[in-house]
Amino acid sequence: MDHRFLKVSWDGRVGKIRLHRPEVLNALHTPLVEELAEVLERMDQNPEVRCILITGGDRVFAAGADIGEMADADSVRMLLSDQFAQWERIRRIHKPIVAAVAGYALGGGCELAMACDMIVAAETAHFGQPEINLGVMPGAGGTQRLTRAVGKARAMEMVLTGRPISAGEAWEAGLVNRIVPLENLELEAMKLCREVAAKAPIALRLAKEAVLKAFDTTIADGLDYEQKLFYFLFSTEDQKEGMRAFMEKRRPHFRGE
Ligand code: CO8
Repeated sequence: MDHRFLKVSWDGRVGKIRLHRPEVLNALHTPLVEELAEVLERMDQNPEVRCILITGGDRVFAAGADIGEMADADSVRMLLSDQFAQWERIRRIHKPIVAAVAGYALGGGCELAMACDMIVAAETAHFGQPEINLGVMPGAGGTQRLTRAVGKARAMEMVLTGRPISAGEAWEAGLVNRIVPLENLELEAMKLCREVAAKAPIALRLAKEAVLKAFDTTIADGLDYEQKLFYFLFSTEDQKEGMRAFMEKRRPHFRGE
């Protein structure tokens, strides 16, 4: 299938998506986000894909939502266009998603990276929520996911000043998993993806769900939820295979059943 704003490829069990709208620094206009949601859903349904990598260009991951698309909009048009429905589709992807970020991840670009499950950052990466400079505020998770990731003090400063943080600051703040030299970005991100992709798919799915649950529940409810998912995994073939392989001192072969 042809893609207009993405480059899509496969590397073993890893589905790779590259944002590709370089003339506007990968600005996330509606058609791009729609295409991204579609590709992600297709990969989510494809049993061959076990982990997904989203990346951008060397100079920019994504410079945010498309300002040109929004500049003349009014509230009613924004409401009726319901662009966040596409972001909701992205939020509902079950498979692990790794973002590999080089250069700018601003506004919606930062929000997209944060909607992923892990972030590998190049030394050149900058994360920011500059919407305040445009007279608006983050709209796709920038006040919620950022605050949960880096805490109130840093999130407040980033959202109220619009000033981006460097890869080093993002790592110190717990926003990114690791920082690597730009030339190793894809290699290192793929290494992480492959490591994840080798695990049992249903366990990955439920483990992701349980970790995300921690953000919107009490500890007691979260622990109950975790236990139920844990019990559930004992009805999978992969649990039998994983534990048998350990006992037999061999590598497990997970089939997603
Ligand atoms: N939207 C549209 N076009 C953009 C965007 C953008 N976000 N960012 C850059 N471009 C375009 C520029 O207009 C320029 O086009 P042209 O060549 O035709 O003039 C081209 O990309 C290159 O950009 P610059 O010349 O500005 O490149 P620089 O290297 O000088 O600067 C920056 C790079 C610092 C990244 C700069 O482009 C910039 O500040 N961009 C805007 C960043 C920003 O404010 N992002 C937030 C946008 S709002 C948002 O993300 C809200 C998300 C809410 C959810 C959305 C769902 C509706």
